[in-house]
Amino acid sequence: MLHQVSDRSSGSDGQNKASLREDLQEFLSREAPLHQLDDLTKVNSVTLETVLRCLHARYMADMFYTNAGCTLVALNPFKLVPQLYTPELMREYHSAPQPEKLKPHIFTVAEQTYRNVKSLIDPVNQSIVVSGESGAGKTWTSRCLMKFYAVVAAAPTSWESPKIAERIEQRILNSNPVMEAFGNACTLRNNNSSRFGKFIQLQLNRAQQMTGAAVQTYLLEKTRVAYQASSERNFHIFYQIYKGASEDERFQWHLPKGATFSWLPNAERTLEEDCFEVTREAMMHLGIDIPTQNNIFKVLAGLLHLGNVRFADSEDEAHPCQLMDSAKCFVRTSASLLGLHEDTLLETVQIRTIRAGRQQQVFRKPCSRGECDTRRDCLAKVVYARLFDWLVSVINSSICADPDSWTAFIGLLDVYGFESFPDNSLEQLCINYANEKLQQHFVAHYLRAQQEEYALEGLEWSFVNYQDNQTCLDLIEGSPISICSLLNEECRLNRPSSAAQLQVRIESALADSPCLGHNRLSQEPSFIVVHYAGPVRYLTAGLVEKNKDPVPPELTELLQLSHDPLLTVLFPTQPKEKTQEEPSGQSRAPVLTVVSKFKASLEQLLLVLHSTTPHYIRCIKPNSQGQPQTFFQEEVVSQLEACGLVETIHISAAGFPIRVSHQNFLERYALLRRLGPHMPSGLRSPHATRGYSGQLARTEEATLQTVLRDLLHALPALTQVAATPADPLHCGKTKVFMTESVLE
Ligand code: AOV
Ligand code: MG
Repeated sequence: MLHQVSDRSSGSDGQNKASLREDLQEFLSREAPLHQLDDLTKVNSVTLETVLRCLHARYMADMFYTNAGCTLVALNPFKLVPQLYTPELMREYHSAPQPEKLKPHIFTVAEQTYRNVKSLIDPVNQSIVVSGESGAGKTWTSRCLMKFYAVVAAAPTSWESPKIAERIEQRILNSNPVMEAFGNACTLRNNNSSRFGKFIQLQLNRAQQMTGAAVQTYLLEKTRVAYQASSERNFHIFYQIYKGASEDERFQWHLPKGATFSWLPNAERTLEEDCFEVTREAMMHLGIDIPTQNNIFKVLAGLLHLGNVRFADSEDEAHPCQLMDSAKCFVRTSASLLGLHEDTLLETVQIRTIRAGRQQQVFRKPCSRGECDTRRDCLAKVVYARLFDWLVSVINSSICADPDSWTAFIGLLDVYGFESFPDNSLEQLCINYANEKLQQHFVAHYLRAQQEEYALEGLEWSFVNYQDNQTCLDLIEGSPISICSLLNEECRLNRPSSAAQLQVRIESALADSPCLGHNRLSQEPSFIVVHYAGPVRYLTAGLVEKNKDPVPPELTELLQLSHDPLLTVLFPTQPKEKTQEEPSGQSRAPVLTVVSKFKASLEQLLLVLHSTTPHYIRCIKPNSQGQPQTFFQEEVVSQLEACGLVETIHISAAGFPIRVSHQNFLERYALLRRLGPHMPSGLRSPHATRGYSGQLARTEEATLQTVLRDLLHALPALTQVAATPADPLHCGKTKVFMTESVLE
């Protein structure tokens, strides 16, 4: 390379510069082939385009993991790559003296995290945040991370240790299929989409062995039990029961072959997630015995039958809604499976009781057809949500270690990714709000890591000017006024308000926020939030009601009457409360809305995350068809934007995105020799480029400093533009840092 350059050393300045540019470009392009670059921050220079080219090249070469500074980018292979996840490979990363020198892998992150636990620098607790859009591979990745720890952090086997299936690591792994069966569903984006957020703490003892785990879940999308968008499905467990029950069980649960249920759409599709046996087996290992399992499945079959209960409008003003004749059998079966009395079930769905006055007199009001439908759906949602929470608590009691037996934890976070559909509602607002919070956490962490690198290299630089997404968070959750506070206020006032009124209230109260957009094209009342990942339009219709999430007390009371053993546990009869004697409206606890509960749980999560050393894995979906070897640039770009990678690039561009090792710097800029009169004196010295090996000797360091200084002075003449005003080039302890414009 240097040889070639010195061959062509004559000519005028202009020609010199042109050929210099060509040579530089050639030099840059002759660096390692793109797919061999395993760190995106080593791509010169870090721009969206180069990052994309590098990821593309790697994907095609079956290299699914790439470092991006302090994060790891994971591309979804959409094909099985078993050799990437073998226990042998796990042990290889675990025993490597420097795992970061091996190929980028989630195991590198896992191992570094594991080693950090031992570090003497606080905090000892660690967390791995896995993010990315729906279907990008978060759940898959967190499952693999759990498997990694089950291998490397397992307590050694001894003659007294229990059978493999009962070992704690195995129980922890078994929590996955159970939680996924009950909390995941097939959506337009992902056949196995998580409909809840999950934070699992893997508990480690002093010897760094896994002694247990604790799971925390966030906001299950329970509306799915009673409503599935077209082409989507209900939670997997319903299909597993429906397809996997034995003859005998079909009979007991009233699920004859070929029966159709309106809450079981797209049952004809076969998914690998439909395997009932896997769920039952895992439940067994978690200590949920067969009778309890059968009880759960019986109740779920009861919900399926409830979903077929249909009402019709009637002429009779006293009873504006009547049960359809064809639905009678479903009420009967549902009631019998749920351990309820048939008439009581029907009556509770059809008739509202209102308590009023000082004496709390009871009035009964027949419901309209729409109200009956809502109450039926509400019944199913409340049963399913309580069942899910109960399962999580059972799992926790099965896997959680005794507090004295662990000293540190590794937390794995797998939440639903940023979502934007043509119509978005409260579910998306909560999901995107959570992602907004995590993005803020990430940016703060990333900035800190950048600052640390500069500090290590002895550079002074501060990203004081960098704008984070606080303005958007203020719009969503800030005080005194935000979208959350306005929704809560509407719930508190309990006034009837139309979707259009709500839009006006939000738009006028929050008009000052730069993150509130207006959608004048939309027919339906809505507002737009400009998230860090892009604008999302939220419909205002139904927002307040969803936020209130009212469960009529009659429905809970009905379920308390059930003689089904499981429902008795899920809906215990409370001791008669004092409230009966208290005049209504006073000393009642404030109603907790969905957003205020969600906000509190997110704050709790962030407190935990802040108390740990975070590690980030960004999952990317190379195409939306789930095809292997298919890389759609536009889709990847939008995700790089959505998961904040572009932000990260911008952050690094705000500093000195170009980092060149001393050796490379000297080699590369020796080209400038040809510039003769403008040539910085340091570069004329042959030993600045030849015979260079590794660490700079003191004299060489002095040479490098001189070269840099000379180069700085020569820049205006070399580039015909004024040198970049402040600090365009910095010499760190091992690298030279510069801005894009200087490289240009
Ligand atoms: P998600 O968790 O990120 O979406 P998943 O982890 O469920 O996405 O991944 C979606 C699908 O991609 C999986 O079911 C696998 O088929 C495939 N997949 C992902 N990672 C791998 C891998 N490393 N190797 C092979 N196949 C993989 V959501 O939960 O919808 O946001 O709410
Ligand atoms: Mg998932």
